[in-house]
Amino acid sequence: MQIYVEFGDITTITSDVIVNAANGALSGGGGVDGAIHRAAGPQLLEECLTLGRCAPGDAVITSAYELPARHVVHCVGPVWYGGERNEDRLLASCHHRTLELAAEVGAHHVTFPAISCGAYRFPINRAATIAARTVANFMASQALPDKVTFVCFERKTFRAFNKAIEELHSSQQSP
Ligand code: AR6
Repeated sequence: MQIYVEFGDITTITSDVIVNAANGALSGGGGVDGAIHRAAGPQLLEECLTLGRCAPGDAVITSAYELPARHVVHCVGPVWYGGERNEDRLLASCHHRTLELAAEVGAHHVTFPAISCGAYRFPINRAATIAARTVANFMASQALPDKVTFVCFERKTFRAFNKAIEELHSSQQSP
């Protein structure tokens, strides 16, 4: 199973699908959302604004315009409120829904940022574990995508995702 972690800026990665950590209005914003919209150009926002709202845990797909990708999947992660508002389930759901949309367009390689780990304040180690498990479970049962990369913009996020992937591999190897 090809799951990788890289350090850097997601807008520079060549991939079939780049995933955006969007807000429910799909209206652009700060963080990785701002970077993706700047790199894609104004047509991305024009398309997003035709799509209506997207609920936490869900995702929508658009073209990628000037990005080095075919599509952008905009998924809406949960805001962290302490763990009592279904945050874990919603984080898993937005990763799962993203992969379903990517598979529908025949994507082989999907690149995720650390959804909900910035402005939405999800604890990073917990988010990394949920993201890694959800992606691995999906890939174990579906032909596409066959490669997923997590791109991390900060050292602590990079460490958390590497640890989560290592734990995944060691749990798969144990009898
Ligand atoms: N490449 C990769 N990762 C990045 C980049 C980049 N260029 N820039 C930031 N990150 P956030 P959220 C990391 O806040 O928590 C937006 O305003 C960042 O370091 O972008 O899901 C939306 O419109 C962090 O690890 O997304 C929403 O309102 C991760 O991306 C809200 O923020 C996610 O941080 C979504 O919040």
